[in-house]
Amino acid sequence: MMKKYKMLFWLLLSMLALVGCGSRRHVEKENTTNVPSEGIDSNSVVVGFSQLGAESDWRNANTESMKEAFYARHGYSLVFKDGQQKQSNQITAVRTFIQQDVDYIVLAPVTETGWDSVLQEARDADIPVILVDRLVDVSDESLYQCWVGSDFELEAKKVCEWLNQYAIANGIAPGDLHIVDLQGTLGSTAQIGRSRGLYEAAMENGWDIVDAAEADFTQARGREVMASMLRAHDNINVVYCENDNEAIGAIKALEAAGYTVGSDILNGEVMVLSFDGINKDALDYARQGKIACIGECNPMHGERVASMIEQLEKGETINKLNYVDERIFSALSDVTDITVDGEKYSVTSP
Ligand code: GZL
Repeated sequence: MMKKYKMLFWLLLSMLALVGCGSRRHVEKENTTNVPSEGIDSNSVVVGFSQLGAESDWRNANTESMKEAFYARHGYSLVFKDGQQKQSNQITAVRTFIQQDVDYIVLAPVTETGWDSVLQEARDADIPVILVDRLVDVSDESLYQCWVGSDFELEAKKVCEWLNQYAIANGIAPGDLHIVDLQGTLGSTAQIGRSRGLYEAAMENGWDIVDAAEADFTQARGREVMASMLRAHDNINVVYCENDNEAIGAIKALEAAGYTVGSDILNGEVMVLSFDGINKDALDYARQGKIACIGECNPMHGERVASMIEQLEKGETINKLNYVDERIFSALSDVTDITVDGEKYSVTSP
């Protein structure tokens, strides 16, 4: 009898231990990377990272890239906060990092405005701020040390020049392109650059911009916005999606409404254009020609940010703005290369 109770005791004890480990790992995983969940490893360089959300495959790849870079570095600790696409959450996160007296704050700002006071608080606390991905619009640019990300307007110019060359190669008159813009999060650097690039190209080439609306870089909003635009307009033949997740949603809406998504515009197909090149379904669609062209947007900034911090630790100076090189993808053979601002870019197969 005793033997049975003893076995039961050890079984219960091991179950408790497992639950304890699991929950500790879970908390560490949720709030921090490679630091004890009950506090910050004060012997390491502590980096507080305020990520804007988890709205897209691009964002998740960016988050993983940041975590991997710091996890791999001995002597660094990353404290991660997800802003769930709300600036107020990100401002709270930055203030928490200030209270924790981290060594560096890394911020991926959801939109450009509204950061002056909290960045001033970080400066008052003598904590350097590094921006990643999107930029901030502040009165004093010394409020952040440096930024690394994409040239979003260049991404747009490349996709629009690809469309221009595609139309020329297929005898499509500029005025016969009836374009809708599924915009990203309004006021974000990516949306501002990609929208501006489209409108400038439309003005220059004589394209018809039928409508534009915020689709917030998500698949759900992409589908909703596309469906409502199809109810409002009967001449749409190009859908300019400001990221892949929107494009996936837009394609679902187009096909649900009986449209054929493709590149044969003159025979009634609707062309979808996109940005990122991270979402697996979007890349598959691009290989099938269902997404005609994708402007690459590189999310892998983790190593770049970590190297910047290592340079700052050594007292080295860093360029204020650091742009990453990006490609343009299409499986269609009509356009093999494009020239934008005097620079030639080969069109890469997705
Ligand atoms: C671009 C980034 C954008 C991506 C979207 O650098 O800010 O936000 O294009 C993401 O996929 O949601």
